[in-house]
Amino acid sequence: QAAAAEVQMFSVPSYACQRRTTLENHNAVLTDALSLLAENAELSDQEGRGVAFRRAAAVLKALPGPVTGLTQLRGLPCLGEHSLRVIKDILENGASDEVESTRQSEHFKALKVLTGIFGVGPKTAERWIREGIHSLIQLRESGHTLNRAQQAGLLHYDDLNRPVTRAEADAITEVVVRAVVAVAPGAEVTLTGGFRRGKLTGHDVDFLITHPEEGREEGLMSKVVSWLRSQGFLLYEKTTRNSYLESTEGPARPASNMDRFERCLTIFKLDEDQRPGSEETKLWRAVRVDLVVSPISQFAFALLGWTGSKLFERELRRWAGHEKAMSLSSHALYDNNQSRYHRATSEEEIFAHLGLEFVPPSERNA
Ligand code: DGT
Ligand code: MG
Repeated sequence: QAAAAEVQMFSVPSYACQRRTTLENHNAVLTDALSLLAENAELSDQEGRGVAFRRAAAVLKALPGPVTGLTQLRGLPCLGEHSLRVIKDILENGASDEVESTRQSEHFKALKVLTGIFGVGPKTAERWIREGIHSLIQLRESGHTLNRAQQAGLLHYDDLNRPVTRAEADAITEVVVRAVVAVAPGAEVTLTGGFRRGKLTGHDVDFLITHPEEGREEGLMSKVVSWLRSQGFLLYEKTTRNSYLESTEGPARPASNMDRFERCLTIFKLDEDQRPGSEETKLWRAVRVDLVVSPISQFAFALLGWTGSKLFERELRRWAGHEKAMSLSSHALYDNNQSRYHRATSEEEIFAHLGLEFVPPSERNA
């Protein structure tokens, strides 16, 4: 009876947006394994499987201590048969054959290498693999015509696959703030994405730009980008009008302003201090930077939507739809029962509309 009492049982709510998930992960071995299977599924056009593994990993990330036995997991949400089998294998044997064989598989490795090129998605990578292209060398030799994004991606491959540090994110923030102040005094820059959640490294740096006077954000993106280009900070840029009609997030569609929501995918040229004793002659590195401009009326939704994590976002939308009959997007929150939009000027208000306890960014690391 004493032994039984020592087994810590865990309990967590079903939706990731009901949980507080910090960066402290007591089950990294298990979550890394499940994340690898999720990644493999996502790269193989099996989105449903990918989400299932991501949800299972997120439940383990939210636990207050390490899992030592399967019995501790009884009653936890989102742990399907497949995920439980992987967890069991790792707890009992130290590793999962499925995970290890996926990790070693030529197909997975090739998908990783090729989708590691900025501008190359899983479909393109799959097509190239079918032609026998598994490496960057084979791709270069294949004579395939690459689009502008892919050319930049290949050119800066090593830099773009090297994690961005917090210090580098801060240096880029200074540049973006300088650009915005130069072209639109009064406009505001907010660091979003993983760095807002407190991550120490990232694959890119994400920014949200707005102006406190509605309408003054119009035309801002092209001015900011022109300034950055003229100062030599951009190695690549492509601005897209993020019209709601084109996006895939759901039916929420504010009556106006949609055409003002702009996004620019860029590659920054960031000056680097030379490492002492380094033989390198290159004094800069390439960094992926995402710029998004939002009108102030949608800022809270954009901030919530661009802070992540991706699973946290997905779970917020699932909660809104399934539990509240609402449609949440990065632009608005629509209440299907009341047939109206809910206004919000802060993330706190959006959580309140959704009937959720506020979760600060540092606890959205699901
Ligand atoms: P990482 O990999 O260190 O950059 O991690 P995150 O969390 O910064 O991930 P990232 O940069 O891919 O995306 C940041 C957040 O932005 C993510 O949680 C969801 C959101 N997001 C990314 N792409 C889109 C998009 O195309 N539309 C909208 N509405 N949101 C997006
Ligand atoms: Mg990011």
